[in-house]
Order: sequence, then structure tokens, then C-alpha cells
Amino acid sequence: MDPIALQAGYDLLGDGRPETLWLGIGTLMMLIGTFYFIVKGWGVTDKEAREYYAITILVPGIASAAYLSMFFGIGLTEVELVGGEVLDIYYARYADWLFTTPLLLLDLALLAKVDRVTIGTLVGVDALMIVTGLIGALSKTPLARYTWWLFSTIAFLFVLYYLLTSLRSAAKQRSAEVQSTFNTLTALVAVLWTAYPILWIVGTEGAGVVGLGIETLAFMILDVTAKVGFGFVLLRSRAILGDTEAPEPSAGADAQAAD
Ligand code: RET
Repeated sequence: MDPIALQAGYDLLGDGRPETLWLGIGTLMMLIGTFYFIVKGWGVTDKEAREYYAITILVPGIASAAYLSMFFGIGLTEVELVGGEVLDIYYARYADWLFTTPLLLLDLALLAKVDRVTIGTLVGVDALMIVTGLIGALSKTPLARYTWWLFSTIAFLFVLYYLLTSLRSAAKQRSAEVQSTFNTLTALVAVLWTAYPILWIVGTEGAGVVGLGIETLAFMILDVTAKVGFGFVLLRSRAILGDTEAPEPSAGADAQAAD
């Protein structure tokens, strides 16, 4: 492995983990995101908007706990491969993703106003994707690791397919404002989430082309963008307001007719 890549970062705690620099920055960014959304949502009374705020605040909130535990080396384990090689695996990521990816999908499902069966399926397949990724990360042979990666990636493709078909067509029934926010966020998800399986397979969990330092940095940037960036786009849109405060075009026309 490339020794420069291995050393990317700075060993903040002096325990031989240069990636603590990125984990520390990740913790701070998630905390800033959480408090920013809390302050922004303070005093919001619209019932629907409060749902989006609650979900979107929880996402970086959960991630800040996961990042802090990885920073202190708690969410970290060693996996001894069959050949004797030992891998450092930050499993706290998967605990984070297991809760936060369904919450992010729930935001999209609320925008699209899909039924419960669709939400349940989407969340279920997403959880399957994260859990099989974790099994892969803890597996001891390359064959097992790549097989679980494939399993997880197929689940991921189903999630993407659902977003771009069922949810997208349901969103078409909603106002122009909702549709445009939905489309922006789905594009963001499609691009950012696709980077995760790629990073995993080239990183220490897979081929090991990218060292732990660079991998931790890249996951941090992806996580912050997929959570805080996503929340930022969502919460500044009027699409999250209930129908009373943001009249649908047709409702506005009705009201005018009644005048
Ligand atoms: C894993 C394992 C390898 C295969 C696949 C994966 C997908 C992970 C994804 C994670 C998304 C995380 C987000 C976090 C923060 O907001 C688990 C790496 C497909 C898509 C969006």
C-alpha cells in the first residue's frame, strides 16, 4: 500500500491513528449541522415542516455521536484475515448509516407522499444494504468480502431504482416547488450514495488501493454532504411547508374563485 496514503491525516490523540484528524473534523461538522438546523427550526409551527425538521436534525445528530465514538477509537475493531493480515474496521459507520440512510429516504418519501408499503420496502432494502455491507467488512476472506459487497450493491441498486421510479412518479402529483426540491435531492443522493460502494471496494475494506487516511477523509466529505448538504437544500425549500402555508397552484386558484 502507498505509505503516503496511509499517513494522510494527523494523529490528534497520539495513539497512532492519523485518521483522527478527519474524524474530529467530521464530528465538528456534524455538530455544526445539527445546531444550525435546530436554530433554523426554532419556532417553526407548520406541522409538516416540523416533521422534516425533526428527521433532518436527527440525521447529523446521530452522525455526530458515531463520529465522536470513532474519533475516540470506540467504534473501531480489528479483523484478522485468513492470510494473517489485520484490518482496522470502523464499524460505528454502519450503526450511523443504519439509522441515518432510512431517515434521509423518509424525507424523500414524505416529499413524494408515497404509501406506507413503498416506504417500508424502501427502508427495508436500505437496511439490508447497510447490514450486508457490515457483514462484508467483518468477513475474513476476500471471496466473502466481495460477495457481501455485491449483495449490498444489488440492494443499493434496488433503492436507487425505487427512488427514480415509484417515488419520482408519485412526486409528479405534487406542486412544482416540491417536484423541483425532490428532483434536486434525488440527483444528490444518486451521485453521492454511488460513491460509497466504490470507495468501499477501492478502500481498506476491499482492494486496499486507497489507504485508511484517505478513505476516512473521503467518507467524511461524503457523509457531511449527504447529511448536512442534503438537509440544507431540503430545509430552505418552501416544499416542506404544509398546504395551508404554501398553497398548491390549484388551491390558490380555488381560493381566488371563492373571493
Ligand atoms: C456499503 C457497503 C458496500 C456496498 C454498498 C454500501 C453502501 C453504502 C451507502 C451508504 C450511504 C450512506 C450515507 C450516509 C450519510 O448520510 C455499505 C458501503 C452499496 C449507500 C448517505
